[in-house]
Amino acid sequence: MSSMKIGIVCYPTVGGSGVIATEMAMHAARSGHEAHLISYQRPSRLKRAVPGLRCHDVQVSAYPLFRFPPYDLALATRMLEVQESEGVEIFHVHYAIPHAISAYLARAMGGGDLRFITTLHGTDITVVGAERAYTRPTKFAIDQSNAVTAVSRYLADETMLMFGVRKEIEVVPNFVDTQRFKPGKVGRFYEREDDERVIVHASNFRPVKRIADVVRAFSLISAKIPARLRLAGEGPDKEHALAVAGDLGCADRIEFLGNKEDIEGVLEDADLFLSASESESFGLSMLEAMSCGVPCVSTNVGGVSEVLGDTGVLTSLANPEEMAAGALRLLESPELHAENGRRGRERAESLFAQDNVMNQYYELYERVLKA
Ligand code: GMT
Repeated sequence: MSSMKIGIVCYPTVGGSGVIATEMAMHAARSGHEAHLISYQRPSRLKRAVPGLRCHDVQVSAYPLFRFPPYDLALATRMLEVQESEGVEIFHVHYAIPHAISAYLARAMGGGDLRFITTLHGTDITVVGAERAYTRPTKFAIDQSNAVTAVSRYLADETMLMFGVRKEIEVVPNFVDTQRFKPGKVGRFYEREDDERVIVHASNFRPVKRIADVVRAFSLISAKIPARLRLAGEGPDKEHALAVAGDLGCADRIEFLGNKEDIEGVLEDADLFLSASESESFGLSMLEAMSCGVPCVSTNVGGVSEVLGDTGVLTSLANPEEMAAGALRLLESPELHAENGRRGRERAESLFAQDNVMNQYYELYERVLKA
């Protein structure tokens, strides 16, 4: 494979799409390609300089007349500048709105030879794309992309259904660095001296995550066995989670960790991962937990079953009782727990290892460049 100059556009936040985009840029640079990350600030996942990877900030004018500064225009200009100054051959934009529209505009402004791939992540389709103001631009951007990928079969099907697009949407799943996210040294509850089970949830605490259901399920679990809940992340529903925990009398067994830089350290120490989302196109934190050999209990929504397969436990939505029962089944049986953790790790390694998935993207880049 020859070396490519790749532009990657993403949101720089701790959300899964920004994490995946940043990991892709780092992988591309380590693999001998030249990677250019374009965003409004340095992505949070990028901790240190990586040779071969450069960040390009997008500056948005704060002109007083602008009630809503036009980020999409500034991004389009930046993409074109980076193409012209760095010779970027292909752009990969993560999250349709507005990134794919900016790419289209950059292409039009630059005379038409800019090629871009759009990766759909989930809420760009199911939430933002469903809003009347954004439906037509989303459909348009998909049609104008040189190739489109979705992170799960569920999301690809949902996109075709919602937008009636005829364009092929390839499924390329999210990935995990299985060397970084690996089973910890401390061991699971049945290998430790203490018998307190550590349950982890990691998210952006948005309403879609139904964080109160995580707390309710935990309250039921901790009424049966000694347990502690660690909540990693930040977001609007944190106060609500605290209030629910207070009402249920389990607040003293819940730790709020905030946004953790070393989330792998938190996952390595966990005995179980809980997710109560009402919508999840993929569920990247669950994959990271699986890779650490941590069994997951999750609502069976969106693309979650494609990630978990037959590892862990899938439950119905808005049903903390069922979630607690599933968690207790795993936590009260060392054999079942070990078996699920082992199979989760194997699944992460065989289907979602970073090198394998990245090779699918590199092949796609080459196909688009040759077309
Ligand atoms: O909605 C979020 O939680 C953030 C969003 C994002 O932009 O990071 O997450 C979506 O993309 C992730 C990475 O592909 C997926 O793992 C999440 O499942 C997806 N979120 C939803 O579908 C709700």
